[in-house]
Amino acid sequence: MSTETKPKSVGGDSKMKAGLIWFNGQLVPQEEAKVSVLTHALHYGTSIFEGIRAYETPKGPAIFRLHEHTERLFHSAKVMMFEMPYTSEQINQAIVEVIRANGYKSCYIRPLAWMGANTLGVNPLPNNPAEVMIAAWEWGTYLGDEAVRKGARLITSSWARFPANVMPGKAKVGGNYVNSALARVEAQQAGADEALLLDKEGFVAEGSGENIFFLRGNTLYVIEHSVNLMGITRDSVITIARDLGYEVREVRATRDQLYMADEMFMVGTAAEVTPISYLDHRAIGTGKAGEHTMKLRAAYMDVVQGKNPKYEAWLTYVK
Ligand code: PPE
Repeated sequence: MSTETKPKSVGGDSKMKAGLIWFNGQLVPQEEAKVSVLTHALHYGTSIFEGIRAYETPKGPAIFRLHEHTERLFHSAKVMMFEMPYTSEQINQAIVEVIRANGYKSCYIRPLAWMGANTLGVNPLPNNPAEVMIAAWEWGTYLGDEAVRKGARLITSSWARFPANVMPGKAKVGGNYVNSALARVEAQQAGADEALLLDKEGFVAEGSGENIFFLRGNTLYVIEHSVNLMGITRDSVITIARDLGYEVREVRATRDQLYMADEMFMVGTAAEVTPISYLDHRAIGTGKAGEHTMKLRAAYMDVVQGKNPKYEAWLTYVK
């Protein structure tokens, strides 16, 4: 596909342009990938999804940690008792096809499986096999370029992250994101870039779409797995940081511990590594993007862009 016809980047308020979408096994133009208004997932949030990035590398586009993302998609399906009509190999192949068909050098990839229109009423099972689509589009920085340069401003949300016996927070379920959307809208209405969500006991859980790290001295702390998503970027950054010689500790932390941190940052597929400058109107450290944070961000960006052969196993090339 020529660069002129290539779908343009999306995000923020601009209309989504995803070009060719893999829709229940076929590549179709975005306008033709349509569902019924009686779709179960539209009524009840019964969908599961992934967010994956592919980056331009010296050897062509490469998908970052594709197998881990697909594995999490199938784990989410298991939690929701979705019957997936495709194997993980077929999904991996379809993701590669979408990138190739749209001619992307780098993109954000969104596989989505949902309960369709065979049954309404809260229980979708057993007559509603999952439908599947994979869309991809060009997506720049998640919280804006300025947030990456100067650090993002966070506020603690009045919405708590749901407890483990309320929603399956380790599964990437569409309905879970009502909580994230409420928190994100609240933060942005208050003039902040992003929300920090606490768990019901008041301990730090995660951002609306990111995991949280902070630093004191040379020790890097990461929020332990409790009610947060087991982020793949979180795992990657822990590995990279340890390889760079940082001591990394998984902790339960309170918001005032974050106020006292020297540096703080958020990680996620979309957010990559984004520095935090302010939390609840308090400067974190100097109130600028932290030095260690930016060193870790640069190391992460090198890895995803295929500039560090040590992590080659994390890349799936789109040939
Ligand atoms: N917590 C939440 C709640 C979350 O949604 C994400 C990803 C993470 C942590 C980080 O996970 P990982 O991507 O595996 O490192 N959020 C996705 C959705 C963003 C969106 O706005 O949509 C993402 O980054 O793709």
